[in-house]
Amino acid sequence: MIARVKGVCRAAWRQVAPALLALAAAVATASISHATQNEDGPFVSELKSQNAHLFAKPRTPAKERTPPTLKRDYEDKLGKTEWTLSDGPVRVDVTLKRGGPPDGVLYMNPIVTVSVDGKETITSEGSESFPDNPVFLVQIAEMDASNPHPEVVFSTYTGGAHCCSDTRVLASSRDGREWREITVGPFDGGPLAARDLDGDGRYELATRDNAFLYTFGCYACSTAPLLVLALDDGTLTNVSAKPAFRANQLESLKHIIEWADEGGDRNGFLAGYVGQKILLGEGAPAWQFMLKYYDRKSDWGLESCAVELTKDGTCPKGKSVKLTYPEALKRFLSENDYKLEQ
Ligand SMILES: [Ca+2]
Repeated sequence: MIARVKGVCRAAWRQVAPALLALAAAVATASISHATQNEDGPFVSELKSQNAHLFAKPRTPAKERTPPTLKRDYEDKLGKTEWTLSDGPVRVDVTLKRGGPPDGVLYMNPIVTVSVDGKETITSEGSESFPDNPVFLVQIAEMDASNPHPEVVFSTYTGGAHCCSDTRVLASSRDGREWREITVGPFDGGPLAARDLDGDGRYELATRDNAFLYTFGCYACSTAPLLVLALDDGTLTNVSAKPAFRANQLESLKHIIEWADEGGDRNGFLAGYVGQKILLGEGAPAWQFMLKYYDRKSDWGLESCAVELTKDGTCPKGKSVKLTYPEALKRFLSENDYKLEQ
């Protein structure tokens, strides 16, 4: 699933980044006003009643801790170009690399060096961020119990429309002698911080499942389930459906329901809703709800290819087919490992 996350995070951000941040703020504001315009028509009221049982009992969310964290925000003045973060024998030094055409005098990329007991183990160069204003986050967080050292989470904000954090985890081998870089990938939004969602002492990475964005509706028309990634024995694993994260998934469902709008885009909303309900073990009733309420007139995301795509990712001429929304949604969920029980 991680490989499918599409990050279009390059090129012209140097000029447009400040405007995009302003746009993001405007979208967030619009989202709030959008949410307050809900009317309890049949769609919204049935959605709420279908899920009322999930919220009948008060829930006590796990108490989240914060690991040692170093974060440089967009608004911060670039008063220095070197930072240090330590936890026990693990020390992280952050410097900034000069780069950017044509003269290479701008600070663009943060660089992280990890040391254990004073000995350098690994260096990682982050993605390009804003010129002379790179936005990044570094954490020392225990994500994987299979090795003797906590992991180092390193996330850079690259800018771009609805884009992107670029995140990697630096982790030691089982014997603690060698370190390597594990790619987490690009995700919508700012730097991605590790969180201990279930309060068990091990940190996870959590974000909206970006596969749902733009797939059946516009960005702001799309809802998305909570994607939880854990590091198990050096391998990044999708643990979204594990019972330990049910409270977090319920919280995500609550936000999706709050977003529901009687007159809003249906198909972008319903895709994320069905995905979210699958993670809560209630895919079947959500599917029936989708069948009742999906927009028969929208053709967003319904184009498909009857045969395998060519090497350059296009569909051979004459092989393009148009699916119904339920057909396209079923295929999409299956391709993204959401198991729909019938
Ligand atoms: Ca945890």
